[in-house]
Amino acid sequence: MPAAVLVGAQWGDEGKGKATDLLGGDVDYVVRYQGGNNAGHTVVIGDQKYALHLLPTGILSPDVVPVIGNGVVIDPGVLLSEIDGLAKRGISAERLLISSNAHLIMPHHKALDKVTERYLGKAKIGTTGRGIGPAYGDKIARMGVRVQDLLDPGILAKKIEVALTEKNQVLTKVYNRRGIDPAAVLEEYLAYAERLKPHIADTSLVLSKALDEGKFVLLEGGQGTLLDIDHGTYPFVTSSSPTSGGACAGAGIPPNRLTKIIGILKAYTTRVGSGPFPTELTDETGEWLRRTGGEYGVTTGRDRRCGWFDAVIARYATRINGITDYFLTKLDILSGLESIPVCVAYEVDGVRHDEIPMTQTDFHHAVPVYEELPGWKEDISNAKSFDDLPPNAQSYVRALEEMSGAPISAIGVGPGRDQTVVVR
Ligand code: 2SA
Ligand code: GDP
Ligand code: MG
Repeated sequence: MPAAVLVGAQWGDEGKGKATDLLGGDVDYVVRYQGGNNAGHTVVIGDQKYALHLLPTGILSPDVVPVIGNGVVIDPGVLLSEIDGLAKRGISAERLLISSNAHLIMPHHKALDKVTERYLGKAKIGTTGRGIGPAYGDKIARMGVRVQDLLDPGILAKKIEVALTEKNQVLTKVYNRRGIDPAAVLEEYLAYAERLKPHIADTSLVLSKALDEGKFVLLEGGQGTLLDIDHGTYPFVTSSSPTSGGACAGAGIPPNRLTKIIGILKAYTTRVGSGPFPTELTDETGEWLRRTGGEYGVTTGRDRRCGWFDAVIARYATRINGITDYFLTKLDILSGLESIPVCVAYEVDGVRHDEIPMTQTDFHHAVPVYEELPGWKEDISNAKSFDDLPPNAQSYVRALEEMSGAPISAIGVGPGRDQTVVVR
């Protein structure tokens, strides 16, 4: 049986949580492979709404094994409070597996994330302030603390000591902040270790065996393609690889195990934080999209920037990820519009670009070339099949499919588990 990847095709918040949950019935393992508690996935089941940050969405399906892969950065305090929060609502995290190779977010990562953003001033990235970038920075610099270090108090103490000897210099001398006490950090993390121990595993091996036994493994991306450290709008990106290539490295699964790469595509576009966004609407229409679509950050509560659908980006996501299927979300939000502009290309200094410009400077100057598609007035939130959609909504979906270059196989018409139209 296969492994499938679910990846955000835009700047995140496309509705990946709901899509993972939908596939839940057929899935045996749901794996987070990158990012950390910067992600925010909302899943609505009946009258219950769940906001997950670090835990894989699979935690909500009792027959699924949720896995936090080696590519994730884990804030253990946040993880435990998320586990406790779900326990109060009757959801057990007993099945959760955490890779021994995943890295830990330490107190100095959070302190540095906040202070460097403040120092960047107007040039700030608009991070979630969760310590993600500094934790990945230390991982690459080979200064990171890993989950397996929690199993050995001696090693943990040494690693914290080494890291803080350097980081306290930076915090106090460069940023004029208070230093962090290594003994206090050690005590805090040893307490986390006690609770996390039963979940720590060689998850790459577990997943490999599961695949050999014919189990279905779903790799769940956080953020989105344009936030990828290599393929996104650098430097306005997150510090990991949400794209399908990153899924293999971050889960410890080889590429030849992947059979399906499902892109989640919102029927319009949103972005949180700084950086270029060609179709952004800074007027009342943008405000209407934000209000109607409920476009506020799940993790930080920030207003999401909103704009029209951008087919250049969708084509890019298809190419970079090798998308085999799209799940188009939030089509219901566009109901009521007379006509809907869709960006089909950009113009940069009078030159037409059908692909994302090669340089970031050109992308910053990209002006959308719009095509107007006819809108529909009907409420579509009760649609059960493609034929239930008004003709103009059907044409909108078909046009997006054509422009994106991959088949749209499901359509979201509302936040609920049952508000999905399967196309094929
Ligand atoms: P970071 O904190 O280092 O990952 O921030 C770097 C950039 O990545 C963006 N980013 C996100 N964009 C959209 N959604 C994200 N998750 C939350 C959600 C966002 C929230 O799902 O709603 O609640 O604010 C997410 N996480 C990171 C971030 O805005 C920076 O541009
Ligand atoms: P994620 O980060 O990609 O998982 O997405 P978020 O959870 O941050 O944001 C997506 C939001 O859209 C959530 O509040 C979902 O409940 C909601 N949602 C998902 N699909 C649909 C849909 O088809 N229609 C509507 N109206 N809401 C949706
Ligand atoms: Mg989100």
